[in-house]
Amino acid sequence: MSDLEALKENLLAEVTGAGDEAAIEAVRVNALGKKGSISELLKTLGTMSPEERQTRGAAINALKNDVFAAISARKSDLKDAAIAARLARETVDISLPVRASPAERGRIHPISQIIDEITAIFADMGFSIAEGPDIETDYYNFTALNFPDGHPAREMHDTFFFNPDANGERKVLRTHTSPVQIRTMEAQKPPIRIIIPGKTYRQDSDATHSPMFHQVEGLVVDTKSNVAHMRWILEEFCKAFFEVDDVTMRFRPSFFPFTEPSFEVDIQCDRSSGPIVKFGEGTDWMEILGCGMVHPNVLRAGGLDPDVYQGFAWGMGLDRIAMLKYGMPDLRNFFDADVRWMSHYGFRPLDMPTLFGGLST
Ligand code: 2NM
Repeated sequence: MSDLEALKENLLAEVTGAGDEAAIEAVRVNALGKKGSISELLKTLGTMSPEERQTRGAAINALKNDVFAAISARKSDLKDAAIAARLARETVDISLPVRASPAERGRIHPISQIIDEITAIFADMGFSIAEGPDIETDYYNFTALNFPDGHPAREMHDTFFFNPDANGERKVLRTHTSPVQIRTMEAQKPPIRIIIPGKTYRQDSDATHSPMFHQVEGLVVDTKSNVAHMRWILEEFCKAFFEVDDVTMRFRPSFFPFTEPSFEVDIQCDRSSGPIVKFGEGTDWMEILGCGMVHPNVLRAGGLDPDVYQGFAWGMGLDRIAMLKYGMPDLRNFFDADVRWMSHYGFRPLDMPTLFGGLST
């Protein structure tokens, strides 16, 4: 056997033995690469006599062509085999359901849902939303609302105070959203019809109290606004909010510094069947809000003349109402950011509450 035939046999054996694309590439480099065995043979052509070149040169070229063809064929087979193996390995189970989109999986927090529901109801009656800062001055949170210095009602609010600033002014976390009513009266002339949803803060924490909680307050100021208007609005609100055709409400005399007269309002309900209270029926009463005619001092603080304007205002805590309406046992879950609780009690983002489509269905 000539040296060329022996080399060819060796190389073809290597080609057959190459098990994957990397191995066949190594064979190619060893034979046909710059320093490969066949390339080295080709370099000897220059030193040959013309006769020798005609025979041996042709033989080397034939060897090169045969080996090149064998490598190419093997390469293509190995490539096909690799693709087939990958297809077999990476099967996709097309019967698996696709994971729901974020818009499907996301949930609206019950408090946001309640605010959206209340907004829909009052927007329908011509109210606007007003907002203000969570960090308030003592003036807006108390003084302008007819809580004089040293008045016991200030202590009753369990206020969070900030350290005094350079001017000795001590800011507070607002204990109610009522400062926004003052800011609104200062900024716009009556008629005023606003509701103010927002976070409020008091130092209190147990199963039914959180130091941060939510309120919605409302304010109507015009020249002839009176208790009968207030009663109608609150009744319409309760019917829409509790999604019943009729409610029985009870107005009890009460005291708030910013209203005179003041009332606490109960609605008739049935609490006999577990955590979800039924409204509009039954023999129990549940307190749901406070209200009253805006005190002349408060109108004055808002820059309005109490001899020209009169108004009424109300306020309700949202967290407890949300617990009652949706049957949630513990207030503290509201602020745990637990995704399991949210997926159970949360609301679907595209089911926005409307009066025509239903508030919470
Ligand atoms: C309540 C109860 C009664 C109220 C009063 C005012 C203002 F600023 F207009 F005087 N805002 N909110 C009010 C009245 C709030 O919450 C239980």
